[in-house]
Amino acid sequence: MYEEMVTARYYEERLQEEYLEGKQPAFDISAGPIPGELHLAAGQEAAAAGVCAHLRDDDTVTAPHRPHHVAIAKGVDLERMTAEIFGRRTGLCKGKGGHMHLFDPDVNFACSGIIAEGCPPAVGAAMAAQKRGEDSVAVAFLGEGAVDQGGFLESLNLAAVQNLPVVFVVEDNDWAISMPQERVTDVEVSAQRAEGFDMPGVRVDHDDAVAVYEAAREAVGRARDGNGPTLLDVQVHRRMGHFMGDAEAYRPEEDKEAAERRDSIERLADDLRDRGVDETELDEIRADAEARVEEAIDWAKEQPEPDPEEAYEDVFVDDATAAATGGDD
Ligand SMILES: Cc1ncc(C[n+]2csc(CCOP(=O)(O)OP(=O)(O)O)c2C)c(N)n1
Ligand SMILES: [Mg+2]
Repeated sequence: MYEEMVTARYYEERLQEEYLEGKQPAFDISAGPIPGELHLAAGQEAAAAGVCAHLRDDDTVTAPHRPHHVAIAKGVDLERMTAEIFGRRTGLCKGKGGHMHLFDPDVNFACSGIIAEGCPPAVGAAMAAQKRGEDSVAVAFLGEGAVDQGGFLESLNLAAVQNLPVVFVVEDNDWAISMPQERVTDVEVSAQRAEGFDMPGVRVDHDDAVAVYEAAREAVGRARDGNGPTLLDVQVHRRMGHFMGDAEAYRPEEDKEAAERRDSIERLADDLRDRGVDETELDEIRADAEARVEEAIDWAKEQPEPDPEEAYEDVFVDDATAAATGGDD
């Protein structure tokens, strides 16, 4: 878990550097080697590492617009993921998806920029596993800002009534862009939502990877054993702006400082030291993670960009279909 968490953190630090290249001084969002928006998950690594530690390749994971830590913990191919983020042809989606749309069928991973969008497909994957008599499970990650969406609430209901092997993981970082949770709902913590669907709702506080691991062991085990869904609600902290370039004018300084202080990676490192892991071992894990990230970024940057015509490939309606059906759009 520590290895995955430091990999994700370092990966995002490097993406941040690459992203800013060419975008200054006026912050041109379309310029530079990573065009478009970039949402970083620094401070949220514990949720992904603690849950995905219990998952196999054939388990399904869906993630939201802040997906890198989850993708890394699920074992998504780091090189092809990086190529995708850099818009290259050998990327997971041939460079057409970008950082919010990473799909890796080898490890059943998908993510989407649409809030709560991952919930119904996770329920679908769980339903498919149940009907096939397989013991794979599905996990939907979402932000606390997504818990008022119909897609999430309907997914909880269907998962509960059909006893599906699915775990919903809310990463509660307090903010939905500039909106704190208490301004949009009277429910204090998202775990309470589970009560309305008669499923277990478990809250894990303090950015604590080990506590997430323990709660997820039970939730994933429950799903795998055919005992139905669970809602896990994990407290994390957003160390960065909502996306790169967010000046966070809405955010009190003390809130930013609190996020800085509550670093789940430092917390886990202290935990490991207490359990007798020595400093050299932690240093080695960090060095290996950094080398792996550098390799993936070097590889991605050498990859070709797609030809503009490739934008017309892999679409639902191509020229031939349009001609056959008499449509021209
Ligand atoms: C259906 C939908 N509505 C609105 C948006 C715009 N939007 C993008 S991120 C975001 C906030 C998400 O907050 P949260 O779910 O807490 O995730 P976080 O960004 O904190 O990780 C919103 C409203 C969207 N992408 N999809
Ligand atoms: Mg949030």
